[in-house]
Amino acid sequence: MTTTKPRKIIIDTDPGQDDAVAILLALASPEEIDVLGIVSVAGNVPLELTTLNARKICELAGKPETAIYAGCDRPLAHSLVTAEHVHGKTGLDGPDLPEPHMPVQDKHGVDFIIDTLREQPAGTVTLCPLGPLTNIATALQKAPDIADRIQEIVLMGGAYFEVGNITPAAEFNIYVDPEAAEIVFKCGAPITVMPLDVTHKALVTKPRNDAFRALGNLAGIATAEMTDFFERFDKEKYGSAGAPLHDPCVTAYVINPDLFSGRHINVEIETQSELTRGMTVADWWGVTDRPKNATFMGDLDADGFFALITQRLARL
Ligand SMILES: [Ca+2]
Repeated sequence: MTTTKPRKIIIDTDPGQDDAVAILLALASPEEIDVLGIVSVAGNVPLELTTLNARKICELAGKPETAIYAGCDRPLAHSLVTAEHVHGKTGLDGPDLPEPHMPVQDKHGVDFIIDTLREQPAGTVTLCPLGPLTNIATALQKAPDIADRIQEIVLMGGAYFEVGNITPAAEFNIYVDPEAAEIVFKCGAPITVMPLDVTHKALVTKPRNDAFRALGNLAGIATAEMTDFFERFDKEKYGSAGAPLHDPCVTAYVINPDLFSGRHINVEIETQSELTRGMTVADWWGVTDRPKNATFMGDLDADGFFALITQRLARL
């Protein structure tokens, strides 16, 4: 029997099939995770769709009481880059999910993040960004006092050995809003990063996808259909054994950090160069004396990760 309290988190997201699985995993894990709210951001698809998709996912999980807030509809300094080529026109192509009934909260997502961090005891709220970092950076700009109150920021983004997936140098989430990423990486809060180096090892192979489908419940079948959908893209692109399940690495880490290993290092964001904009310059080998600001993950126990997701989806 566990006596530790669940960790309070805010999920900041641009669903996205892999965001969907990350959210389902969190909502299915109340012993470890208390989802205070979900904030949408423009990313894989425009804000209107990411907000709609977040609602569909919560209803799929049977959790329509989850508070959903709409956040920023464009990056801080540049126009939005989307990824319909990966996620489909809706951002959630694959399963046929019903139109949701649950509401979107009136408050702006950025204000929800600020107010929650100010209202909850300092050091008790973890931010889980699964998309571009626009909302988190805007909150930090608007209310610099919240930086000291964040327990941890666990984010999916960046790459080092795996370089880029949207340009040869940059991972999508950081590339879409590098100015926001720079603000977040310099904010001083503890940061844990799930880069492509980890997520490209979290591959949905056929047996793993069959296990989702075999659960037989709506969440299991929808997850299998979602990963089927984005597998066609990844197989063509990387020739890999299955699609990488990027974003669930974040919520899996909150549940069981022992599944992941990495290094506490300095990570800087390239915002100037045309060629390498959005690159996460990770000092993996410790060749500079720049201050360490992030735990940059490099590996995971993939079998343990998929066993966790399958076990939790079975509950929904
Ligand atoms: Ca995402």
